[in-house]
Amino acid sequence: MSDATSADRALVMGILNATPDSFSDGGSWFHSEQAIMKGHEMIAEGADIVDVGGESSRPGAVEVSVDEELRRVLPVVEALSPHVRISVDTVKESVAEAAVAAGATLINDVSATLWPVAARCGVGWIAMHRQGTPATMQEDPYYDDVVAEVRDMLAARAASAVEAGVPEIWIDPGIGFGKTLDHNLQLLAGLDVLVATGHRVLVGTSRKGFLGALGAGPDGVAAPVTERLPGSLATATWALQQGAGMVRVHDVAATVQAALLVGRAGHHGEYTGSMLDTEVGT
Ligand code: HH2
Repeated sequence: MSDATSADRALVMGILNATPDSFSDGGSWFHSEQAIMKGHEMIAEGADIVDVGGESSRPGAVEVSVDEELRRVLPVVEALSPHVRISVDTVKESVAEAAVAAGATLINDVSATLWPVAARCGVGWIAMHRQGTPATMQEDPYYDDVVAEVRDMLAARAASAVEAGVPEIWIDPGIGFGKTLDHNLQLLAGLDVLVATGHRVLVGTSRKGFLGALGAGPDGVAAPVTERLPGSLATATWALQQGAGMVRVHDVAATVQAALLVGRAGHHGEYTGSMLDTEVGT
């Protein structure tokens, strides 16, 4: 299992959607055996945490029942948790509790409401910001000051979690959750404001729609999900440079490499001499 306090780089969380309808990989890892195989692949690629989800939160996604979510998630958590740290991506209290009993040690909560469960179970908690629910969130998102509003909401939830005794807290701006392209870019530009709260920051941009729009070719057609790796890596690298402690990604191997490069470059501190003085090869 990876050392979560590795000084070389920030953490990489691999996305494992055991769902038929996730926006980028829906259906690929729907059956438990396929999901478990994919999880082992991510472990081999260097994932520090594997984030197991059984309900899509993409815009317009439909809710699944507790029983169905448990059926999707639990076998995967049980099989992978002896090998890697597992987070469970859920907004349901009962699913979070069952996943923790099956071996998960982190609750990835896009509703930012489950801190009492994390406190009761003695596990970590990720509070993600969203405006609205998946059914409606992209209809007409509005903020006066998106960075300040997201920071204030997350700081308030994190304060409640501290008070409740949650042992490990992460905050996440919720890229794409009730946000326009411009809101997403403002949040990435203002990540230092979240970092300044003193809480650990997680960022998830991987393959998201705004990267498709930004990566449109000369014909103006948005880059499809399969062609969003450059944007995913660029934004993950940006987030890590701004001080995020973890990125949530589909492409683990490539992101681990990017995170290592950011970590190593960061360790060099300030530039002090001419490149001619170094022994850098070509
Ligand atoms: N994004 C998604 C789901 N869960 N959790 C956190 N903490 N941060 C995120 O940005 C985040 C998240 C959406 O992406 P994905 O899991 O790939 O798709 P889907 O929700 O369709 O399963």
